[in-house]
Formats: sequence, C-alpha cells, structure tokens
Amino acid sequence: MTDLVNKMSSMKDNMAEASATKPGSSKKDQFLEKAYRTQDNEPGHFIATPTGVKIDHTDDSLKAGERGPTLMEDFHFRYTMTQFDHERIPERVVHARGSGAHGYFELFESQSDITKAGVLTDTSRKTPVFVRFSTVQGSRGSADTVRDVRGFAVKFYTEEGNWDLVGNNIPVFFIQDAIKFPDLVHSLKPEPHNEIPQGQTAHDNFWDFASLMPESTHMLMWILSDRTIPRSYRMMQGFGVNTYILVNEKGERRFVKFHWKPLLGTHSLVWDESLKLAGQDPDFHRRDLWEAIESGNYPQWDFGLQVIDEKDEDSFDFDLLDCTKVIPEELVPVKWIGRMTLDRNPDNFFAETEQVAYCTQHVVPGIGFSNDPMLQGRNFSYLDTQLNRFNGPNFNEVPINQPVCPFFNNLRDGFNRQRINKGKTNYYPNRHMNPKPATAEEGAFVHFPEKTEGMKIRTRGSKFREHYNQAKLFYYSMTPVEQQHIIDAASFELGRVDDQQIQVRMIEGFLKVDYTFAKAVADNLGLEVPQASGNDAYNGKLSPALSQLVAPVQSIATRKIAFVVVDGYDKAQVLSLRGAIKAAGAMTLIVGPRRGVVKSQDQLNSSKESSSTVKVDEEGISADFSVLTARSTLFDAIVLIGTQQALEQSGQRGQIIHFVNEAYKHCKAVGLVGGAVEFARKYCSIPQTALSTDNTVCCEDGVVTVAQWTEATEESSFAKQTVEAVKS
Ligand code: HDD
Repeated sequence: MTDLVNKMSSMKDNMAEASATKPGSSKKDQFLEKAYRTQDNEPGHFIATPTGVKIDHTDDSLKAGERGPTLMEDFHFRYTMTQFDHERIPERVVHARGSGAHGYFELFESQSDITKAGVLTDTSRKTPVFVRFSTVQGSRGSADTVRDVRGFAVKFYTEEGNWDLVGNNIPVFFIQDAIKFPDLVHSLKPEPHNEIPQGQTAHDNFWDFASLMPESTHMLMWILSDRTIPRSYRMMQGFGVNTYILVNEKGERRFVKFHWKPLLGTHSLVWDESLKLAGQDPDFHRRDLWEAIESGNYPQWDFGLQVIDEKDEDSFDFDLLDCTKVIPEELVPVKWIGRMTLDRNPDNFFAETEQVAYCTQHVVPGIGFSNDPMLQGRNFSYLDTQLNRFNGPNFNEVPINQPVCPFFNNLRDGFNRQRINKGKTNYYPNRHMNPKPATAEEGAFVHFPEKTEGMKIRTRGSKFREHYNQAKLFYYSMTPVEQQHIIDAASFELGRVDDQQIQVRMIEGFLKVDYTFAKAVADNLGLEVPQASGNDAYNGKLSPALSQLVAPVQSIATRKIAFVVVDGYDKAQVLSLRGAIKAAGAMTLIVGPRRGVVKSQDQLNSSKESSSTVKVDEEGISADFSVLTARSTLFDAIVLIGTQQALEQSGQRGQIIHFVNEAYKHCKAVGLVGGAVEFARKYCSIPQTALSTDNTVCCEDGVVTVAQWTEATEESSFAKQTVEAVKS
C-alpha cells in the first residue's frame, strides 16, 4: 500500500515531470517517425510528382501555345488536380468534428486479480495512446462550444494489440438497444428537408423523438446540464458508458465500467458564453487543447474502474446491461488505477486525427464484452463505418491505426493494401503450419465461455423498462444553480420547437422527474402548467458524485487570466501581480489597446522627453490580444489595471466597459486595481456593493478591488484573493 501511495504521489501534479519524459519517444512515435513522417519544407527539397519526378514549373499548365488549350499530356496538372479532387474521405456519420492528441498511459498498481490484460497488470509499461475528443451532432466545420455530448475515444497501443475505449463525457446514453441508433441520429442531426440546424439539438425532430422515447429521460437530464458545454476538453470526465467484462488468468469474469477523471477538475462554460464563443472562436476547444500541449501543460486524467463480481450481477434495481443507467459511486466506488497524459500534438490533422479509426470490438486478452445490447450493436457498427470511410478493410494499415506489436495472419489484398506479405501460402492450415493459432497461454484472445441459451425474441430485460429513478437521482443530486441551468437549457431547447404537441409531451415526461422542474419549464414556454400527478415522488436518494459543484478541484492551474491594460500603466505593479498569479499555476495574458507594445507610464514619460519610438524593453509588456478583437469569453478571469483618467480617455473605453460587464455577468472573477475601481463604479453594471473604494484589498461577489495601490499594498494579498475568486 505504501508503495502505491508513493507511486501515486510521485505521479501526482507532475506536469513538470511529465514534460521531462520526452514527448514523441514512445514505441508508437518511433514507428511513425521511421515509417511514414516526412518533413516536406526543408531546404534542398524539390517539388516532385507522386512518382518521384522533379517538376520545373508549377504555376502554369502545359498549353498548346501561349493562349492555347491545356494539354492532356500534362501529367503534373492531372496529378495535382486528381489528388485535390479526392482529398476528402466521408466525414464520420456522428462525431465528425474532433481534435486528437498523442500521449501515454501508466498504471499505479497491477490489477492481475481481476484481469490478465497487460496494460492493466504491468506497472512498468508506458502504453502509448491516441485520444480523439469530439462533438456528436455537427459536421466537421461546426463550432466547438455547442450544447452536445463530447466523445472521448482512446486507442491504447498495447503489447498485445490495440484496445479502443470509445466513450463519452456523459456516463449514460439515450437508447438501450443499438437498433435505435440510426433513428436517434436521424432525429438529432439537421432536419432532412433543409439541413437546419447545425450543431444543435434545439429543433422539432430531436425533441419529437425524445418525447416518444421514455428511456432517454435520464440522458436528457444530463444533456440539459452543464456537462454538454464543457470549459475545455482538458476539464471533462470520460466514461466507457457500456458495461464491459474483465477476465483474469484463472478465467474468472467480472463486470466493469470505465472512468476518466481530469486532474484539472470538471468545469463548464455558461450558456451565454458558449453561444458567443461559437461565433468568436469556433475552434475554442481545439485551440485550448493544442495550445496547452504546445506550452507543456500536458492534460492528465486518472483512470478508474467500477468492478462488479459475477455473483452480484442481479443485485441492483437496474440492469447492468442497460446503458441508460449509471452504477452510483455510492454503491460501487470507483477504484483509481492509472493515469493518462497527453503530451504531443499530431503532426498532420488528416493523417492522424481524421484517419484514426476506433472500433469498440478492438479489445485485448483480459477485456471483453458484456451482453449490453448497445455494445453488441456497436461492435458491428464501428467496423462497418470504417469500411465506408476507408473504402475497404485496410484501414488498420494506416499508420495511426497500426498496432505496435508484431502480428501475422492470412488476411490479404483489398484497396490500398500496404503490407507486402512474403511467402507462398496465404491460408491455414498449410504445409508450414505457420502462422498458427496461439493458445491462451501464448497470448491468444479467448472469448469468455459464457453459457447462453434462449428463445429468439425481440425484447429486452424487465429492469430495462424503468426509466425515471435515475433521472430523478441526477436532478435531485444537482446543486440549486445546476438545477436552474437544467431548467434554462430545457426552456431554450424546447423554446426552439415549433410544434406545440412536442412541447406538451416533453413536459409530461419531465413531470415524471420532478414537478417543480416541469412547472418551471412549462411556465417559460407559456404552456398551461400541469397538475402535480404524484408520479414524481422520490425515495430521497442522492449521489453527490454526479454534481460538478459539490467537490470541485481547488486549482487554477492553466486557467487563463486576462490583464486588461491601457497605455500609462504602472509597469512594476503589472509585473509583480502577474508573477504572483502565474505562481498559482494560471496563465496570464495581456489584453491591450492594440497587439504588441503597451506603453507604461515610464515609457510615455521617456518618449515625451526623447520623442523616440517606444519599444518593449526587456521588462516591459507586449499585448497578446487587442481589446478590439479579444472578448472576455476567451478568459477565465480578468484584471483591469490603469488610472481612471487613462481608462476614461482610452479610445477603447466602450470595449473595456463591455469586457468588465461581460466577465462579471458570466460569473468570472474580476480584479480591479487603482483607478479601475472608480472607473467601474462610474461606468460598469457591477453592483456598487461589490466595488469597495477601500484602500485595502476587498472581495465581494467575485470582484476583487483595491482602490489605492500604494507601496504598502501587498500584491500577494490581491493576487491571493483573485486566485480564490477564480476557484470559487
Ligand atoms: Fe458511437 C463514433 C461514442 C453509441 C456508432 N461513437 C463514435 C465516437 C465516439 C462514440 C466517441 C467517435 C470516435 C472517433 O473519435 O473517431 N457511441 C459512443 C458512445 C456510445 C455510442 C459512448 C454509447 C454507448 N455509436 C453508438 C451506437 C452506434 C454507434 C449505439 C451504432 C450502433 N459511433 C458509431 C459509428 C461512429 C461512432 C457510426 C461514427 C464514426 C465512427 O464510428 O468511427 O460507428
């Protein structure tokens, strides 16, 4: 146990340690480097055709005469155009928009008592992974911050073959049987007659389907919650959703649910921010992940298991095979067994992120499938969809999909076959008796010999028919703020529905969850408020683990704090405050009147004297953003610094006022230093009670103020209060 604690603590908070592990050195990276990467734009490289012939001229096609027609003989033109015309492969039918990253997985403690999977038993391994996060509804070019489930797919390149854990950031799903997936997806995608709306479920078809599918009620509560507007891919949980099985060396089977928990905590945007960000920076999540990895802030997740012995399979009031239910952590605690770190961005979006092909049926010895009818159906669909995306079965030969372990078989040929199989035989048995089947001891995957018999019937287990207990559990386990957000989201979504019978049917469904919830939404929609039916009686059970706010992670690591400054700022003040906030792990970015130089008071004075051009000196600051183009929505908190006069006379006064007001409205911490306090009192719509004119540091309602910055003012206490305000 002490060993485990030591290992965990040595791995804990080890961004610095992670960065010392040399990103790009895993077995998968070495393979990609050797086999397929090219650096095309190095000195001395010439443009050539794909057949290797160098080209002398790429700006004009080959013509018969100066003004004549283009000639068929122009093979360079034809290759150029053909490649371009064929650049796209079909976008994923769901999860089309995504972002990927490389990394590795490490295990804290061997799980050999429950599984024989090497990735979960060998603590000396650092298993390479490729992760793709995604939205579900929108197409490849849609915005990141829409209200939607997020995909969380992990490909582990293990020594025993690839294991794909294809999960979401929500632990349950809309439907219980995979056969309904095409109907679900048709209903939530843009409507078929006009392809509207993009990146939203706020339309008739989705809510029509949902209102007729009571099994979706639990999932609806999750998608209306803040889980569907995450602050960052780095700050969301992941779940395997379906129940899988683990099998150990003794051949014993256990049921398992897989969990990912971000070390940065689980955080969300507010709805108004999400809406604005979708226009201001449609790549908000993509950029956030990319920049974090580029700057060495490698995101990390702990990996956990909820394990259920075979004998306990039927001991719950829900069916373990029903993916519209969670196993409450209060019943079966999550055992945290390992950690994943993402430490390298892809070299090429198409080659890696677009071409990565996840399939739920990619499992390794020691991990297998339960009879969850969703999982069973998924096992068919993912392989089938890759056949469509890649025009055949050779997608596993694409570099990002290739396993890192050696493997042999008699599978052959097909479109775009890469492997050159040597030898005279391509069948088994053959006169060499190689390659041959392995035994379990030799590492073969052996399907768990589960006894199965039954009538051929189209039905589901009896416990699958209960749809409301866990919807209630979720709703009642939320804090009042989270409940209000669910009400607001339901009102927005249903408010976009034109057909009133859908709204009415949905309110009837919500009534079975909670009367006050249904009433509040009905009120907002202008519908007749229904009578309490008594159907919403609840057993009072709660699961605090479902709330994002009950036990938030107390860290502001990698959070983005904007320092809004105008010319004439006090350099020493800005630098020392910035240093103190950075020391708490946050990133500080300067938003100035323009990008580049912001002139400090000293610089203004000296330029007056010498009338020379102002340059950013070593100690000066340069704005990362201009207040004209950056919005408060891009940051987690803001600090406004400047004399009242400088702020009032700034050409961007209006933008600055909006910056402050908007940050406050989105419940972000707002720091006001010196003249900025009086400026805010005069022009901003923050309650005066939060704008203390005291010369000491005050904090009220997330607004941190110090009206008079003197020698005696401790930057650290202002910074400390600001950090606390960001946390809360
Ligand atoms: Fe799925 C993609 C997650 C149900 C069929 N799914 C896809 C991706 C994720 C999930 C994360 C994107 C993978 C990537 O980044 O390339 N899907 C889930 C979860 C489900 C689920 C957590 C509920 C338990 N999916 C589900 C069902 C079916 C599919 C029931 C069909 C029977 N999913 C697909 C697919 C996709 C896909 C059509 C589209 C692109 C792809 O597979 O590669 O096969």
